[in-house]
Amino acid sequence: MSTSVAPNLVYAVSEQRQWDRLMELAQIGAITGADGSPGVNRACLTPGDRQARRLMIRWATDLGLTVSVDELGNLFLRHEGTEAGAAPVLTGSHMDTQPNGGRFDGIWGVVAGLEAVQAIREAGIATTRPIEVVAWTNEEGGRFAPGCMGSMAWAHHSPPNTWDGVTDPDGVTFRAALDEHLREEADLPRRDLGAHRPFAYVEAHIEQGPVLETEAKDIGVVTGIQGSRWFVVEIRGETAHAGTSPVSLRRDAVQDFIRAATALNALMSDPNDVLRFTIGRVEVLPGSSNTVADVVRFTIDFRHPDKEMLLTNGDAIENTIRTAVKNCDVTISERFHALPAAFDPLVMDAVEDAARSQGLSSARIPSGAFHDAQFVVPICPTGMIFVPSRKGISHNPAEYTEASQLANGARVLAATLVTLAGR
Ligand code: HGY
Ligand code: MN
Ligand code: MN
Repeated sequence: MSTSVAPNLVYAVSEQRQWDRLMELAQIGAITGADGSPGVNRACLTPGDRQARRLMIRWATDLGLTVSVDELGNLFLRHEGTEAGAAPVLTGSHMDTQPNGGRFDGIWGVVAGLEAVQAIREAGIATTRPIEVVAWTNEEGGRFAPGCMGSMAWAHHSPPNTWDGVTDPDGVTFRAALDEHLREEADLPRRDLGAHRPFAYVEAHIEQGPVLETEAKDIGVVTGIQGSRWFVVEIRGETAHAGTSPVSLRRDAVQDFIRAATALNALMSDPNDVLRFTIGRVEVLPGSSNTVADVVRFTIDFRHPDKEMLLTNGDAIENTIRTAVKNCDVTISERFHALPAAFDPLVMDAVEDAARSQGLSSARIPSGAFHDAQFVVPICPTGMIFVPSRKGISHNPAEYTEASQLANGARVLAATLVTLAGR
């Protein structure tokens, strides 16, 4: 597929406008990192999340786009095509961040989608298909685990009430937070979950890894996303006095956690450093220095690009823990199960052609991070565009991509959308 890009389209993408919008959004939930870097903490379904969405909605409606939300709060900004009723081309990403997040993860994909559509309109390009920009609800899973709830429900991968009882660290249920969110956005037109099934989906995202920077490539043509499995484990023993209780009689949850973590590290050790195993949160109760802990709750995030490895090692987690734990009771539940996903040549080729026609270098690259795109794969031809991350840093306020690199990404996105919307 040869993509000749309308020169006026390339020039219609404004590097400054995109950067200014990102910096304005980064003020909502602004934090300062340990090294002084400016970051963002803007969890899903919070007043800050809604404030950022209102800003995005204002920019979109000023442009003439129509706005709607579905029952999971997924936000859609729609540009009409010349063929009414044609399946739209969908683009977008997520607006929620990690608690110690950066200014670009997720949000750039939504802002880039808006920038690309604005450039298409300002260049006077009439697309056959409509183009929709989506902001998915709760991609990160930081406040409510797991991530990708909005896209999983939209894709009918999971029923919309699957996570009603999930609570955040303050004990607020996802259902209560979502109902409040939908009430606060009751003025926005509603659409049914999964309505306007797209012709294709392309998501722009920062790489969050070091490959593009190391290989000095402008654009990542993403080939797919590795599989992810999340578990929550609770080890329950008995509190005791730290001074008087003999170690031989204790049911010490911390000591059994150490045994379990050591056994899991052995299970997940990979000399090729392809496997990803993370214990990101450990909660110890009652948390007193002179009381033997009776509860340890911890999370497991396990990822691998090979489906067999993901299933084999993931299925071995429970038995590994139960064998390692000596004195306490254990409960283990799996909260997220996303198989490796391969992207579609239609979208990958369109992205690669768009980069080439603008004289940008590109490389085909798998994604180590998961994305909502993973759940769109069964619905329509899907792909992603990456731009470089400085030193591969992400989920950290030091996350950074140059304005010019982000503009390259938006220009490739705009050209890709025009190609797909004309198919
Ligand atoms: O965890 C992930 O891979 C994504 O960045 N939320
Ligand atoms: Mn992301
Ligand atoms: Mn992220």
